[in-house]
Parts: sequence; structure tokens; C-alpha cells
Amino acid sequence: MQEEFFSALAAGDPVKMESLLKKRLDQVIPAEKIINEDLVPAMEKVGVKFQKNEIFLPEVMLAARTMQVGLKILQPKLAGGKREFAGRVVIGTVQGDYHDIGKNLVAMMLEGAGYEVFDLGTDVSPERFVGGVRKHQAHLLGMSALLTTTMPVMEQIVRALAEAGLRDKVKVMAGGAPVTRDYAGRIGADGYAPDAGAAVELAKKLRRM
Ligand code: B1M
Repeated sequence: MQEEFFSALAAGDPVKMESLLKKRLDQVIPAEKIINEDLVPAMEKVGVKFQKNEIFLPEVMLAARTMQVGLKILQPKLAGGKREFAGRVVIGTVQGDYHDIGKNLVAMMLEGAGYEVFDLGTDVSPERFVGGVRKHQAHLLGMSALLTTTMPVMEQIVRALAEAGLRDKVKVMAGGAPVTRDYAGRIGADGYAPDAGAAVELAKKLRRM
């Protein structure tokens, strides 16, 4: 099945994506399991092929668009029922970085867990993160980076929060494929999560602190 999801992504075929998802949902497979075991590994394979120059940027863009279609279909299944308000989160992909699939997934899962999420989008400067935290009186700030070249912006965001006098008002979570727990600790973030499910657990833990 994972191979079929990869084919749908590689072909940039939203219709095939929709029918594959329908099959999975008809089998009563939970949306989270479909994301973790079908969609994310299929997208990882796209990344590997891209790295090996077996597919090129336009195909990756089509794959990304098809992935977003799939996530939109699964989103209502993730939210499932009314949840208690858990806190306000400002989230974004850091400046210079346009990757948003993982960040969107984290935002969706947080919403499903009862968080009010303010998504600042991609290419978000430290100043905009600070403005977002202030405007929405956020309890948590989530920063995502997919490029090794944009990871350092995370440290600038932590510093900008301190300079704005907001560092003790908000817990900072870091994530994205090249980010590690060690890196997040070194730049002064409060926590790191390797995937969207872990981000929800981290958010809960940080809210208790
Ligand atoms: Co690009 N890209 N890309 N790309 N892209 C990568 C990241 C890359 C690893 C591909 C490769 O070479 N194998 C490589 C980065 C190399 C590096 O820096 N080490 C790369 C590159 C080089 C580039 C360009 C520079 C290519 C070029 O122009 N020559 C360019 C940069 C553009 C820019 O941002 N300035 C570029 C462009 C693009 C597209 C626009 C075509 C497209 C993005 C479309 C979009 O996002 N709307 C794209 C894509 C799709 C990818 C790959 C193939 C897939 C990323 C993805 O969506 N994964 C990627 C290869 C890969 O990652 N294997 C690649 C699925 C997603 C669910 O996973 O985002 O990791 P991920 O999110 C996970 C976790 O990381 C975590 O939870 C998520 C869910 O489990 N997580 C968090 C993420 N954020 C979190 C935040 C948290 C907590 C957890 O707390 C707040």
C-alpha cells in the first residue's frame, strides 16, 4: 500500500490519493496511522529520490501538493469530537524556509488535541514570531525548519523573544527533519519533538511546567 501512496505522490495525482485514502478509511484504519505508516514514509521516499536526482523539483512540488490534499482529507478524522481548550499555540516555519507539510501536520494534530493554533505560515521572521506571541498571548511557540541553512533562525527567534521580554511567558518547541534534541537544547528552546504525535505530547508536558 505504501508503494501505491508513493506512486500517487510521485505522479502528483490527487484523485489516486483520494481513492487510496478512501480504501484505508473503509478498512477503519485510524487517520493518524495512515499518516504515519503510509503518507509520511511515501513522502520520505520522494525525498530520497530527489536527493539521488531520480526526480526533480517540479515533481517534488506536485508531490507536496498531493500530500496536502491527503492531509486535508484526513484532518476532520484527526480532530474527532470536541476537546477541552488546552492552550494557545503560535506556529510557523522559520525565515527562508518554505517547507510546510510537517508544520501543517503538527498544527493539525495540536488542533485535534484541543489547542487553539495560530499558524503564521512559512518564511516567518523572528519579529513576526514575537508579534504573533504577543498578539495571541500564546502559551506555546512552535518553530519548524527543514533546511540546515535555516535552522540557525531558531536561535534568533529564542533571542528575539528574550529581547522582547517574552521569554518567560511562552514555552518554545522546535522540530523539523534536521533538528535534534541536542540542537534544540543548545539554542535555548524548551523542547524538541521528532514528529507530530510527539509534538502534542511535548505541548502537554510544557503546559504542565
Ligand atoms: Co525540499 N528539501 N527543498 N522541498 N524537501 C528537503 C528538506 C531535503 C532534505 C531534500 C533532499 O535533498 N533529500 C533538502 C534539504 C537538505 C538540507 O538542508 N539538509 C531540501 C532542499 C535542498 C530544498 C531546496 C533548497 C531545493 C532547491 O531549491 N534546490 C528548496 C528550498 C526551498 C525553501 O524552503 N527555501 C526545496 C523546496 C521544496 C519544495 C517547495 C519543492 C517542497 C516543499 C513543499 C511544501 O512543504 N509545501 C519540498 C519537499 C516536499 C521536500 C521533501 C521531499 C519532503 C519534506 C516533507 O514534506 N516531508 C524533503 C525531503 C525529506 O524531508 N525527506 C525536502 C514530510 C513531512 C511530514 O515531514 O517536514 O520532516 P517533515 O515533518 C515531520 C517532522 O520533521 C516533525 O513532524 C513532522 C510530522 O511527523 N516536525 C516537527 C516538523 N516540524 C515540526 C515542528 C515541531 C515538532 C515537530 O514543533 C514545533
